[in-house]
Amino acid sequence: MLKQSLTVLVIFALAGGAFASGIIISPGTILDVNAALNVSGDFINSGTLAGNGTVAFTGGSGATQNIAGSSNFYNLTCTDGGTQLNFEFDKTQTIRGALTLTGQAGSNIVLRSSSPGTWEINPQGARQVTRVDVKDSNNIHSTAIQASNSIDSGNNINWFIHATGPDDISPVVTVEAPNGEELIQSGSTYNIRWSATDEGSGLPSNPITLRFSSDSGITWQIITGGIENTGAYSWLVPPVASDLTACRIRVEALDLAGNTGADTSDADFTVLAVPTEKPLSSVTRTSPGRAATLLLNFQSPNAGEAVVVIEEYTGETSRIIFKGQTAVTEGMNSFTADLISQITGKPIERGVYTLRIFYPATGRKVDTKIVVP
Ligand SMILES: [Ca+2]
Ligand SMILES: [Ca+2]
Repeated sequence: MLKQSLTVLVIFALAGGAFASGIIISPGTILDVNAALNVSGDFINSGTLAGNGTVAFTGGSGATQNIAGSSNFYNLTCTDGGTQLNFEFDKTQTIRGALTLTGQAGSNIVLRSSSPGTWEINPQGARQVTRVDVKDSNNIHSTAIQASNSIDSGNNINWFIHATGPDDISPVVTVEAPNGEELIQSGSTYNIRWSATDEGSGLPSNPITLRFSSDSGITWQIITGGIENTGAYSWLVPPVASDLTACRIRVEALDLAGNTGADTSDADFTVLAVPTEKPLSSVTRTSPGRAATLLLNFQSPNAGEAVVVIEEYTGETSRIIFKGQTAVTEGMNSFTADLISQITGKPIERGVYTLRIFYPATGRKVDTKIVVP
C-alpha cells in the first residue's frame, strides 16, 4: 500500500498495478503512471500527472472520492456503481486515452462538482460511459459524450445529444426481467429490470412508469410512476390467492418532448399463490436406537412429484441428511418414511430439523420444523 503523500518522482512499473488509499501530488512534483494505479481515496493533484497508464477509481459503492486539481490522465476508469466522484469546480480533467465510466443497473456512478459551478472534462479518446448520473459538467471536447442509460441531472454542456428542433423520436425501452416464463412467489420482492434511452430531447430525471398485467397485457394496473431511469426497481409482488399464469410487466419512458416509449415482457410469467396450508407432521420412535418414522400430510398445489428433504443445522451451515420423493395429486397427500441419515447411514438422532417440501414442476418450496424424539 502506497502512503498518502507523494513528494518525489515516482514511477509505477508493477505488472499487476499499484494500489493507493489516496494520492497527493505536491507542487513541483511529477507522478508518472505507466501501469494501473488503483486509487480508493482522493486524488489531489497540485503537480503533474504523466505517463500512459490507467488511473482507476476503486473506492467502491458508497464511497465518495474527490478529484482535485487539473490532471492529464491517459486512461481514467471507474466501474463501481454507487461510487460518487466529486470533481473540483473550474478545473479540467483531460483524458488522452480511454474514458471508462460504467455503473450497474440500479447503481449509477455519480459525477458531481465540488462546489456550485461547472467542472470541465476533455475526453480525447474512446469513451465508454453508461449508467452515470452527471451534473454541472462542461465537456470541452468537440464531440458530445453519449452516456447510455444515464441520468442528466442538469447544467451539463455537450453531454448527451439534445436536438434543437422538435423531437418526434420516442424513447426506446426494453424490459429485461421478467421477460416471460418466470415463476415468482407472491408476497416476495422481485427486481424488475429494463433499459431506456432517448434520442432528441432526452429523458428527464424521473421518466419511468411501471405497470402490471395479469391478463397477458389486455389491462394494466400501475405499480409506480415518475421514478428515475435506474434500470431496476424492487417490486413487492402482491399476494394472490391462486396462481396467476398470464402476467406481464410494462415499462414506459417519457421524454422531455412528451413522447412515450414502452415495452412489455415478451411472454407471460406466473405469480405463484402463497401456500395456504402448512404441512402436518408427526414423528414417532418405537424404541431408542431404531429409526424414527415420519408421517407427513400436506397439500400439494399441483399433480406431479414432491421432494421431501430434511436439513440439519450445524453452526452456520446446513446440510441435507434425508431426501425422499413421492408422486402427488393436487390436494392432500401423505408421505411416510423411516428417518435414516443419508450421511451416516444410521437413524437420525433426536433434535429439531427443517423439513422442506419442494415441487419441481413449479419451483415452489414449503418449509416447516419437525421434532424428532
Ligand atoms: Ca425523443
Ligand atoms: Ca419486450
